[in-house]
Amino acid sequence: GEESRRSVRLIGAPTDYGQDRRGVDMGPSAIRYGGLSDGLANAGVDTQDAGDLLVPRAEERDPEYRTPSEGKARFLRETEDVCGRLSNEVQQSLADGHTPLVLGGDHSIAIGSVAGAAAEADIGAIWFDAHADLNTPTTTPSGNVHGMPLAALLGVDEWAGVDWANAPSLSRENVAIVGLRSVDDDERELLRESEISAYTMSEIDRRGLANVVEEALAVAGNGAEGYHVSLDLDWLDPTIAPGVGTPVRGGVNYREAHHAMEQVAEDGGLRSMEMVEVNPTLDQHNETAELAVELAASAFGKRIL
Ligand code: NNH
Ligand code: MN
Ligand code: MN
Ligand code: MN
Repeated sequence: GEESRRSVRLIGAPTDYGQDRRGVDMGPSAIRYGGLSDGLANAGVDTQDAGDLLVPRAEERDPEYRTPSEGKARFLRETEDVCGRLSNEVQQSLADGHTPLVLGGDHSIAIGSVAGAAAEADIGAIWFDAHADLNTPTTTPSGNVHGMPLAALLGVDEWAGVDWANAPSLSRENVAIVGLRSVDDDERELLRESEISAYTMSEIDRRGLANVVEEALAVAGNGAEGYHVSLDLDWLDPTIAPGVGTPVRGGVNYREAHHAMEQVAEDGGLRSMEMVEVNPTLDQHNETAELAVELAASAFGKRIL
């Protein structure tokens, strides 16, 4: 029979609640202007654009709010609101037969996208990031929720008693973090004692990214009904992705990143994806957004021959 084409639904989540550098709320526009729909067409997928969620300006809001455990998490109520709506959109996309591709916004939105992807299935996740995003409102050094989404999705320490973020969408044995080079003390302790598969840049140096990604794909997909790919653009080396709020030197290079996404395409288990932390106000000529476009095309199966 004829192979059915994959259909992708774009969902913009233009938040900048989750971190200190303003401007990441312009990420969805920058990625669209970077040529996303053409890039995906070149990859041979049909694309429809659901537009952006409406996100109130931070200026209209009060960031201060204490969790039940007295933890700090700036703009937590606003994050709950956006993530709840995003989760519904992602769930609806899947129900309609489309693969959701969420455009951030800062990484706090992953709490919504993964919750939506996990609502009707047991899924894994691959977290391509310089950071572990395993803080909680209690352990966070910054109060920024973009450093916490993976902990929320795993229900780590019951995420400081915040019930909406505390219905685990992922289990540790199906989560792989790839590209680590900036990890906080409490995150390190958690990674040492847990089943989460964590791959540092040093391990990537030693084993090669292709081998590490192959293992990460096996971890995320093992016994699961597909997996979510969360692509934080600070995963990449800042020389090729300068437009991010928290760059860390020593990230993956251009070809490595493409090859990793090509492995995702070839594996076939991709259920949903997001690209986050693109900040055009910190970028050079929109190159980080354009790189995100190219990586999405590779992840969705763009072929050279
Ligand atoms: N770990 C730090 C924090 O929790 C920085 C997190 N920054 C990120 N995460 N960009 O991907 O505040
Ligand atoms: Mn589930
Ligand atoms: Mn990061
Ligand atoms: Mn992140």
